[in-house]
Amino acid sequence: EASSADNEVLLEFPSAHIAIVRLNRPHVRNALDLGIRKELAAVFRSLADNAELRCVILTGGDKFFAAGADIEDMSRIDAVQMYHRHTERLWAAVAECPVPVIAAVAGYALGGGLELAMNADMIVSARSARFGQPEVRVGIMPGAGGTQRLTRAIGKFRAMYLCMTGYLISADEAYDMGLVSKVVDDAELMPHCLELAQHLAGQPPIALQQIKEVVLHGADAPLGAALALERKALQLLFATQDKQEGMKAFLEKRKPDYKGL
Ligand code: CO8
Repeated sequence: EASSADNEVLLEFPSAHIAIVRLNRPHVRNALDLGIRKELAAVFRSLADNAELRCVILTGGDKFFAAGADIEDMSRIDAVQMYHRHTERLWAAVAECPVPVIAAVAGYALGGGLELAMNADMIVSARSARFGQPEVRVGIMPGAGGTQRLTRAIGKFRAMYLCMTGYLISADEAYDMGLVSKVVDDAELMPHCLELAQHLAGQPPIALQQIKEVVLHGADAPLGAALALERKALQLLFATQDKQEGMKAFLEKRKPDYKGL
């Protein structure tokens, strides 16, 4: 099986509360082979155990977030090898990250690269970014959420259009479709994402984690069950010290200091 050299996924901590996870396989435009996927999963698993952590920024290079699954790698394997890879388990490590994940996308986010970005909670896009599900152009189809997460995000007709044509769309088009949270000038991408991460790091951590859980699980549940889940999560927050702190700080006209307790 293919394996990557170490450090195709770089991890930095601009502060104790914020991690930047950076895809770094520039010679193939951050194409995702099995090695880099394993590394990414290991990094996210380590982050899930980091009690200090409050926000993750997932990013790539200036000109490419990720150009999809590695076509050279995929060209060599058959269906049974593909099955045994169980790459869904590797993606799950990203999807299950308890703290907010911001995908900071510059350049191409294609195929498996866009599917990876869709595992984040917010997608902030540089104006020059390009999005697409071009798998059909190499004889296959999306296989890690492109037909499902994308459809839930932008609706059937636009998802069909992107998956069936393989056409790329601009950041502004992606924004209009509801695929990205915000578009910023290229030079502003990381400063903006760091500011956003800093802001999130200042919010009550258990509340953010509950919002994430309820939004994600609720999206797949009948409305009544989802609304009940929301109420239970809110009721749980009434047991937190951060709820006391947030309301006390408001009434005392000062900034709250949240501890995640
Ligand atoms: N896989 C492997 N190598 C790649 C990939 C890729 N996806 N993308 C680029 N590269 C390589 C090129 O082969 C080239 O290598 P070399 O230098 O040896 O010739 C190098 O990166 C540079 O590429 P370009 O010269 O093409 O660079 P440009 O800046 O001109 O173009 C693009 C960048 C637009 C990103 C272009 O490379 C491109 O279109 N790439 C392919 C995009 C694509 O089709 N992606 C979908 C892949 S299929 C997929 O994601 C399936 C997911 C299924 C789910 C899997 C779950 C496990």
